[in-house]
Amino acid sequence: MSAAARIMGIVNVTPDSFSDGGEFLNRDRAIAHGRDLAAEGADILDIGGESTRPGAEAVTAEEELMRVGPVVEALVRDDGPPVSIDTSKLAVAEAALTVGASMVNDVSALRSEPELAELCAERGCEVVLMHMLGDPRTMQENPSYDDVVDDVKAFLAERIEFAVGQGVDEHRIWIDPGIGFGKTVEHNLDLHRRLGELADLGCPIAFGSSRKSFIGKLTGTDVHDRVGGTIASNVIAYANGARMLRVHDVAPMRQALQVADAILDQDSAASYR
Ligand code: HH2
Repeated sequence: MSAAARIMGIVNVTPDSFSDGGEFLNRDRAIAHGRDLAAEGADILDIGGESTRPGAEAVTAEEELMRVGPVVEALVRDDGPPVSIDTSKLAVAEAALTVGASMVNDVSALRSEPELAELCAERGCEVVLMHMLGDPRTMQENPSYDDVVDDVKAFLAERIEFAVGQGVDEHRIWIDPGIGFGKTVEHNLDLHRRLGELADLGCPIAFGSSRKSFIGKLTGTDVHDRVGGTIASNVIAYANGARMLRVHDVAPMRQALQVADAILDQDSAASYR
């Protein structure tokens, strides 16, 4: 049985990511980590060289590329799971796609460098458009919405329209509510509960809640001790329609998804009887 959602394993080649900053800045360690996640069952590896945690400092394209370039290249060469580049920068995405990445995961939803849309159209890659209120420096300063789900949905509808207008194939677009990106705990919970409303937009839903601070606020746990909360969040998101789950801890997510899938999907569970 294969699960109906892809598991995206996170490889952060950064000194300052909120949960694993500095752990994999060394390129050999980052590559080894990507291989470990592939062995644990990741369906795709998401490689990022710039932290987007609240208050994070921006990095130049040169610096970002120096961090991620060799890691993307090595993991593509492995012939393992496909590789996604987590960037908002045209130059970084272009270099990664050129050496074989097949997805651009842009937390700015093509707003940072709008020419990135044309590049994605030209290369025919998949694109993740994520919602964020403001930018990483300011997004957690008193975020507010009329209705968080309606507002996120309207934003994503506009971003899909932009991308398609620039030539991106609508079948290659993923949408993501951007858990933790300019959201209170209650906003994040509402987005879990009402995730299914985003399905009206016609694109598959990606979801990224792994180890995020709302889990810490709900449970009082440190960032390295949030696997249980991460699994609960992602299983609910999956049940509510998410079809790509971006996580640090691939093996427990894979196991949780196999069980969730057997419960939720009668047809695939039948193969076990
Ligand atoms: N979250 C982070 C980074 N990229 N991409 C998508 N599509 N969805 C997300 O929710 C998302 C994302 C933040 O998590 P992480 O990469 O672990 O931390 P940092 O940005 O500090 O490197």
